[in-house]
Amino acid sequence: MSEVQLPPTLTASREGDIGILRLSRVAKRNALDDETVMGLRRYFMEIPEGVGAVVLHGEGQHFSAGLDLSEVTGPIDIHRGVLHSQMWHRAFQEIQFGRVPVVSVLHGAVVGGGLELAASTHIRVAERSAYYGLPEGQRGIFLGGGGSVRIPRLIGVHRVQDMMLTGRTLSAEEGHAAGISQYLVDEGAGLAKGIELARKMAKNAAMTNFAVMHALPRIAESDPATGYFTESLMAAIAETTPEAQQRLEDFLQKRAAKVLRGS
Ligand code: 1HE
Repeated sequence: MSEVQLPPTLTASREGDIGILRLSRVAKRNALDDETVMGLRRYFMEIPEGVGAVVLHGEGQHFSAGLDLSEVTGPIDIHRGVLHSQMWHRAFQEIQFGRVPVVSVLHGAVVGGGLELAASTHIRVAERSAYYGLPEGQRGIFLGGGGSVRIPRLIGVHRVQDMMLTGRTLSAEEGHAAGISQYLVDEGAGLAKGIELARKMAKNAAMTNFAVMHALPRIAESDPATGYFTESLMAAIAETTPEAQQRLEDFLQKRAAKVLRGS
């Protein structure tokens, strides 16, 4: 059940401490119009207390056909275009740098802005029908939802250039090998896998999830000296929380699970 006001193109539900958000604009293949992008921002800004992770998936045959192309036609106005792109940036920042980790479940077309959206989530589970494309080149436009920053970090500039210059699509298997998805599952198994992973993440200490979402990517992109320093601060903050102290004590008292092969 959603406590947030959402457009009809988004459906929110809850499974215990997991929030589930579904792109629900099947007639337009979950193309992302302004209302939907702003709804995404609102959902991730207002995640209710008690939700520890979110699963994002798409209704119908496709995850998302990307930007609703009908929204970038009309009177030419560069300033409006910049603001439009920045509106997407703010929405996807709420996902990447929000309160809880997010798993996206990908199937069918994951193209253009749909891939940009997926790239802003922390874990990507792909079903075998998933395929990835950046048809901006064919459409005469450019990435605008943060994809030029995030997608090269996943798969490298050279692959993004190939996809955008030649219109090449990557299959689920190719995308997995390239680094888009962390998990590749059979058709129809994605949502269950996404929920399973979200449950694991929701059980982590909140400060560790915070550190992994907010500190780790910044450390990874800083110069090593700044990175080591920031890591030492983050480590000290995390390990001195009461929750960490309790968890460490639980392990030492043999009350916590061991790290076993295959977990
Ligand atoms: C759309 C959109 C859309 C579908 N904007 N209306 N994205 C693209 O260039 C991908 C464009 N879409 C497609 O290639 C195909 O629609 C799909 C492969 C995703 C699905 O094909 P299919 O045969 O299942 O559906 P369809 O018949 O093509 O589309 C159904 C309807 O959705 C149809 O409208 P209708 O009124 O004729 O029923 C389509 O026009 C509509 N539709 N995709 C608007 N994208 C922040 S910058 C990001 C830049 C980008 O994202 S560029 C990539 C844009």
